[in-house]
Formats: sequence, C-alpha cells, structure tokens
Amino acid sequence: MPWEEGFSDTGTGRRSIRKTCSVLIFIVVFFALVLHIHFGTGFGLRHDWTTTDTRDGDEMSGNDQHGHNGPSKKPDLSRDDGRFLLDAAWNYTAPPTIRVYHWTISEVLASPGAMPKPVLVVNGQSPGPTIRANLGDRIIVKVKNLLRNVTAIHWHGLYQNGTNYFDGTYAITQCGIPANGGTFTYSFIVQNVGTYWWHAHYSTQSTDGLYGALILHSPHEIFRRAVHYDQDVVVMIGDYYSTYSEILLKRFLRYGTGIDGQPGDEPSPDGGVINGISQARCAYIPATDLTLPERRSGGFLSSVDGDASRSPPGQLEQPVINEINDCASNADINYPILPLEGGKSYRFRVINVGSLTSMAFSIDKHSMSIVEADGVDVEPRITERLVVGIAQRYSAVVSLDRKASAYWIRAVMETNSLRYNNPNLNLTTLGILRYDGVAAGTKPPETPAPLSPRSLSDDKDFVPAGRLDAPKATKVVSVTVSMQYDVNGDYRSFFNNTSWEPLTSTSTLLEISRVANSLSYHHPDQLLVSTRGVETIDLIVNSLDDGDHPFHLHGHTFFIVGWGAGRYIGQALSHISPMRRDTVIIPKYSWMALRFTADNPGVWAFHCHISWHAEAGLVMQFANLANQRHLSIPPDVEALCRND
Ligand SMILES: [Cu+2]
Repeated sequence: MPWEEGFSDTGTGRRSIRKTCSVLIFIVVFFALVLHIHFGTGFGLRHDWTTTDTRDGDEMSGNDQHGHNGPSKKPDLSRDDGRFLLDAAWNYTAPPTIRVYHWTISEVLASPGAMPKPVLVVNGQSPGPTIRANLGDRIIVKVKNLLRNVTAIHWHGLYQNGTNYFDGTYAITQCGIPANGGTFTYSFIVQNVGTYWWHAHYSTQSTDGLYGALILHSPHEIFRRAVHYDQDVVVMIGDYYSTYSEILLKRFLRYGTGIDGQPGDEPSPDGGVINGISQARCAYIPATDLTLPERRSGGFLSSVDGDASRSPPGQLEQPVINEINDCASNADINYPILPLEGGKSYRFRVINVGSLTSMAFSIDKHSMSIVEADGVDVEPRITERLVVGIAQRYSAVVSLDRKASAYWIRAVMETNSLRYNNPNLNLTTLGILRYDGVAAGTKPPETPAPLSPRSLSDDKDFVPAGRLDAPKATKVVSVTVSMQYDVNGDYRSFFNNTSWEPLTSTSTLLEISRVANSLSYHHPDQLLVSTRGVETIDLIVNSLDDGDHPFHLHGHTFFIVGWGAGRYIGQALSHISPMRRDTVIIPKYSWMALRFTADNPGVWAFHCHISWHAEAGLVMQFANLANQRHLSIPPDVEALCRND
C-alpha cells in the first residue's frame, strides 16, 4: 500500500463503520480525559494527592549568566556526582504525588571538557535535574527560559495520553517558550515505567547540554526484580562537541559545501561525555572551500546571530585552507566519580544523550545484566559491553563483587557514523567506579583493560519479559529515507519527498485544531499521516541512505515486527512477542517495520535522533484521531504561538 499524506477514505461502508467507531471512541476518550484532566485519575490510579516541591540547585535570576564573551570561569556544572546516585529509600508505593519542579534555563560559559563553550543549563546544572516519580504521579515543571532563543522541553518516551500539547516538540505540539525570560508550565500524569530522559526539542539545544534523566517507577518493581539490586545510578553518556552546536549546525547546513566540503557529512565530535564531564581537549572544525564569515569577523562566536551562513550560487567566496583547531593542552582532565558500596548491586540507568554516535558502555572487570530497554523489561542478558544508540536507554545491573579498588567506567564511541577525521577526537571517555573505603585519589590502572568480545550491540536483539504479541495491523504506511539535494540546491534529509522545516509562529497541533475538517489538514513540505479511528499502523521505513539512523516515535512504544537488508518487498513480519521500544537504529540500506496502535490522540513526531539530521529535515508526523475535538489546547499553550 502506498503511504498516505493526510487521510484517504476507502469506501462508504467502511466510512459508516468508522463513523460509529469514532463516536464510541470519542465518548470513551472524552470521559477518560475529563476524569484525567480534572482529577488526574483517568487511568484507574489512586486518588489522594500529596505535593512535593522540588528545587534542584540554585535558581538563577537575571541575565548575568549569559557568558558568551566573559572570561573562562569554570562553574562546576555537575556540582556533585552524588546526585546521580538515586536515593535507595524511595517509596515505590507512595500515594499519588504531585511533583513540582522549578527550572530556570540559562546559558553559561563552562568547560565540561578542557575547552570553554556555551553550555545550556537548568538551575545552573548540565545535565539538568533528574526527575523521579511513580506511575500515576503528576509531574509539573515550571520553566523559565533565560536563553536568547526560544526553547521547548520534550519528555522522551512518555505517552502523554491526553496531554499531547505538553509533549514539548517545537512547531509540532507547541510554539517556543519565549526567549529572555518567557515562562511555561508542563503538567502531565506518569503513564510509563522505566528509564527515560528529557531534552530540549528546539534546534540542537540538547547538543549543548539541555537534557536530564527521567526515572519512572512501578509500585511492583521493588517486589518483582528479575535480577536483584540495591540502588539506582544514572549514567548519561554520549558524544561531545567542544564547539557550540549553533555554529556547527550552520556549517553543516551551509549551502553547497557542508562542514568539511562534502555536503551531508555530519560534524565529527571532539570526544564523549559521562554525566556532564568530558575529557575532550580540543575544538575542531575542518576547513571548507568557503571563506568563513566568522573568521573574517575575527572570532567565530561573534557571528552566531548574523545571517552569513549561506552564499548564493555563483557567488562563492575565496577558499581558505586553515582549520579551526583550538586545544587546551594544559587543562586539568576531570573524571566523573561514582563512589559505590562493595558487595551491593546497582541498577545503572544508561542513557545515550548524544547527537551523532552510538556509545559502548562498560565497567572494567565487571559484567552486567541487561534487564530493561527503553522502558520495556527484557529477559536478563549478561554482557561486558553494551552498545547504546542515541536516545536509547538500558538498565544494566552490576554487582560490586570484585576486589575493593577503583575501576574505569568506559563510554567508547562507535566510529561508523564519523565522516571525516577529527585529529583530536578522544574516542574513550572515562569515569571512575570507586568501591567505598578506597582512598579518594585512587585511580584505576592507566592501561586500558582488554574488553571481552562478549558484547550486546543489536538493539533488536532482546526478548521482552512476558509475552505480548503485536496486534494485527489495519493500515500500512511506507516511507523512504534519503539524503539529497532539494529544489533549492540545499543538501537535506527526506521522508519520501518531504524535508521538514519547523512552522513559524504555529504548531501542527494548533493548525489541525483550527481547520474545520482536521483530516484535511495538509502542508506541502511536511509528511503527516492522519488517522480518524484507532488504527494499528505498520510503519515501513526503507532507508536508502548510507548511514545508520536512530529513529524515535513520540508518544508510543512500537513493536519491531520485521527488518532486513535492502527494501521491503513483502517479506514476512513476525507478531509473536516482538521486541518493543521507542527508539531503534535502522541500519544503512535496510528496511524495518514498526507496528503501533495510534490510539493516543494528538500529533506525534517520528524522527531521526541525530541532531543534525532532524535539523536537516528528517522528521515526519502522525496525527492520531485527527478528526476528534477532544484535545482542546489549553490557552497558555496556544498563547505561546502569539509570542513565538
Ligand atoms: Cu539520521
């Protein structure tokens, strides 16, 4: 079946059945939402609320933390490694709680690695505060945006059933939270359990540090642990850029040349990061065949706000041969330190917060048992090395059963996504796991420990714990992924023949709510699949590209019902308890079939999680139950579009 752009009906008989179904669904969903919105109990959860007001770090006020040109003062962004070790005394069966967070987002000049760069922080921290809650709790995050750009915060993996307008996807579910002091409040019920994260969903802001962990508990998990553990530890790993992402993005998208003279080549990172600390020493940008406007203006930060990124065809400027290659060779090298208790077991919540590359996670001389992937409990599998794709999460249970000492925690970059040589790239990022009682200054042996060949690296290669078969598909949506030149001669990413660009001063959700027949909403440059009744969709993705892409679907956990090399030409799909997750890597020149039930009203992005690809247009959208009026957008969400 062909892909659909908007809704196309197939016959009057089916139409009347659908109409009846729609009315029934409308009634059910309407009452569920009324209960949900007004009482916060729409999912059969508990009634008596308590409120917890959480203030992480100091709240900043005023604009004095906008440190573009200031001296290289080095705030300690991670503040205290202890904040990644979660309280063991957590109450999993607490009565429903309203958890209120007050976040001030600002930009500081800081040095997560050796080079100072602008870092986007929440309450002075990057990674930002960890949110921790139980199923059925209400999370309220009051955001104040002191950045000089708008922002939006996405709660990665959360269903947001009934609150699509709080999904935090810029220009899709909301307009930006205004720059220079704008405020906005997110409020939603926890409907998921497991390891999640939150991150900015405007441009490449998450690349510069605007993210944090989101750990959601089930009342049962303390009793039903497949593998015993005593405590949770958050480990956020990823690639790291010493240069501000806005500069890299402009050069990546630069007309005709790309960042290294090869259009479509993504910026190569300078190193990795573990819980906000990097050992990257340098900032490297290769020469292109254009004179760089930022070089002419005498400093590459100064042109960020200028509009010098694009030279029209036929007016190419003089070539230069110099690269931007700054290193801080004598700067201190820092390591994140996790002081843990020997004899205990820990559930490491491993999250890839990066922008381009997968990372392999390991701890020297310790194996780990993988028990969860993207919020889905899996049959425990033992490994010594775990490859985590961008935006994916795993729980790895580790027993501290070795000699009391210090051991390296490693995040090793996978190199298959790197398109040009960064001569200073630091592939291995290290942290220190220190058993208690071991002297504070103790460092693990300098020589890299040999890694066992036992490695888990295929993100489809897990078995969900407990059988859950995929429902039958009722609709097939087929898309092709490619990178190519558009009609303007820009090299961009495509779903079919569309390359997404954000709407201005409006969102898809708002636009759909404004047209009389929501199903007819259509944008010529965006791929939007609208459904009327509840459909179970087979999303067939054919990747014609020569790189791997980590794809994420908002608001759903999909079943991975099939995959293979080449294109999908009717190969058999498997519905028998397939692996489920919300982010999966689709390898180069291959296809994958993702099945999900579109029963979650609203507009949901499906996009590549490589920051550079999403910004180059690799985004499509699903409008579930688009014909229904039950998603009335709150006035303060709508108001954002008047100020955007
Ligand atoms: Cu991609």
